[in-house]
Amino acid sequence: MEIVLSIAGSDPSAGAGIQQDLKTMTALGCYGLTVITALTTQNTMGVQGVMAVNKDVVCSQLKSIFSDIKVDAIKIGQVPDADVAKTIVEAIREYANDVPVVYDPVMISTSGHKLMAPDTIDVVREKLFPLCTIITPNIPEAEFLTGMVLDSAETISSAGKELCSMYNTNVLIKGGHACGEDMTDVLFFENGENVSFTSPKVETTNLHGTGCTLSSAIASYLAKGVSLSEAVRLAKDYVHRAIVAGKDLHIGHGNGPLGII
Ligand code: PXL
Repeated sequence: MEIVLSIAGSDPSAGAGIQQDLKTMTALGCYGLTVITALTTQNTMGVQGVMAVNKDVVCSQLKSIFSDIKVDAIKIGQVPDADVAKTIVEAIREYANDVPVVYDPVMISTSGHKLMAPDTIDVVREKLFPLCTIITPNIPEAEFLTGMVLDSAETISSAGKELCSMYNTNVLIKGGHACGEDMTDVLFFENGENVSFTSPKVETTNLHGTGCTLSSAIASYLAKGVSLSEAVRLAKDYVHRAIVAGKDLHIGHGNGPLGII
């Protein structure tokens, strides 16, 4: 059985974060491991608080796992502060240099709460992105990372290519925040090529944790040994099916989770 490690924050409402990562890995037939980087206080209405886990505790969790278990892929989610970012970088360099890493660079929750302290991004740009197989920013995150306004296929293409060359990694820019009938995500490869994936938008407010689900699914498929573009295609198909399965769920009073399939 393939083993996938999620290094991410906790969401007590379990639609996003490490809880959803574990559900996704399990649904896709992988054995999920979890190193928790932060404790959020949140429900379907929004995030009320964030406490970063002390870097020494993150470090000892990572060492404990890596010294015992062979990991086939890593998914990284919430990186709450610069110390935790440095700790993750050091652990990957020391123990997991040849393991595929999928990083969903979450910065702000949908409800507007900061999930990353401001000083973190410099460490992430300089040290963490270059260690990743793929990063999966949404449009607001890609705009922040490039300083560009992404309002067309051309500007998204320039941003994707720029992020690939700046950070020596592959980049999936997720189009879910754009208006329109369809959702198109574009995968930019380090070699300058790109491929688009389009799926129909589903009418629902149950979309909390979509990014966590996608990145965990990509990591699970990479763990199984499929190519990057095939992993993204299969992961997007899984997310679409989970959204359809959950579209009429009533869990909480706000933005509900995806369905379980
Ligand atoms: O979906 C982004 C995300 C990731 N990780 C945690 C979160 C959120 C959004 O709220 O809480 C822990």
